[in-house]
Amino acid sequence: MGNTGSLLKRRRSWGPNRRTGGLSKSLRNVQPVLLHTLRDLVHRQRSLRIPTASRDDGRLMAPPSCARLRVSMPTYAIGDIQGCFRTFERLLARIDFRPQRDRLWLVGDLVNRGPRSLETLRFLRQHEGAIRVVLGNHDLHLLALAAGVTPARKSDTLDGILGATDGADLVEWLRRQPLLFREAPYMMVHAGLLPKWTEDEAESLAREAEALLSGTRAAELLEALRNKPTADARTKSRAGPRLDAAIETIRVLTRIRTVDAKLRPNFEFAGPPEKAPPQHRPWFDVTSRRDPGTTVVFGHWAALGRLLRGDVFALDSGCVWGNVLTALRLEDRRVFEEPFRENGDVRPASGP
Ligand SMILES: [Mn+2]
Repeated sequence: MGNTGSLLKRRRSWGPNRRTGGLSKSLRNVQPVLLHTLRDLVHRQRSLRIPTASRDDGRLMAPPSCARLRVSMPTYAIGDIQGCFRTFERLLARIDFRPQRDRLWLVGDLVNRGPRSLETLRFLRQHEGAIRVVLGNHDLHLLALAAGVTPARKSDTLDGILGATDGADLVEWLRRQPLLFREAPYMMVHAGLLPKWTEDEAESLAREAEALLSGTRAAELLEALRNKPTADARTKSRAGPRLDAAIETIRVLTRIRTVDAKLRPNFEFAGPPEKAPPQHRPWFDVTSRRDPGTTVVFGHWAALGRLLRGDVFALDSGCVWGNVLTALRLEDRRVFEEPFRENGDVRPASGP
């Protein structure tokens, strides 16, 4: 601890500093993380990158805080929750989830159809530092409802959020979440990607759509998303090219399942791949421009179910339809699953 002591002395010698003493506190916070990381390293032989204090204009920058330690943390990718919060909670207990140690990647469709969308969003917001989410079609439907640009559907279970005192805050939080999350060698989206997209193209298209969604034209975009896609994607709408491009991007990222012989997405078919219309194939079974080393993590396709192979991890195992909620630990690809159980029921009120 000799170095630490001298570093503290040097910090004090610079004069008044509100952060004096912060180093020892952050070291205390860091200790359990480091212990965990060492165990992690032994098991996974992952690289460890800890930012070191560096000089900037001759002044020593603030010591790295716990949050800025880039260490390999157990990461669980989890399928479509759709408001099945009790099931989600039990899945988290099963994996012994600890927000200061683990990370959760959620493939979207966080809300709707299930009974506890409000509790789900509150939990995600409370633990946002440990969680990465991407938006799904049901999440966008909630945004559209909250913006007043779409009518409610019979199967919606979103009144709890819309009527809650913190509902507007939760909706705003949701509106700022991404459509695509990329952390090599993974890319996470709700539904899928167009085969013609490179990863960089997919990411920049997603960033552009996210900028519109979190900006002042969000309501206009959400309303335009309701319109049925035209057969010819090049058909111009009155919304203008920027909004049209974002609409196409969002439809693909949040709704795609199959593509036709000309690689155009089919947004209607939701059945299992073997029942797809003639000439239609899953979007991920077509030669694509993606890096072969990349694994796309996604949900949305309950009829496909869980599919784990090198290039794709499909995680919608139909929880809200009475099946199971899946968590996949990315480091060792171990699968954890929790049977649907809400309100004491083992089956939901209605089928798909
Ligand atoms: Mn979906």
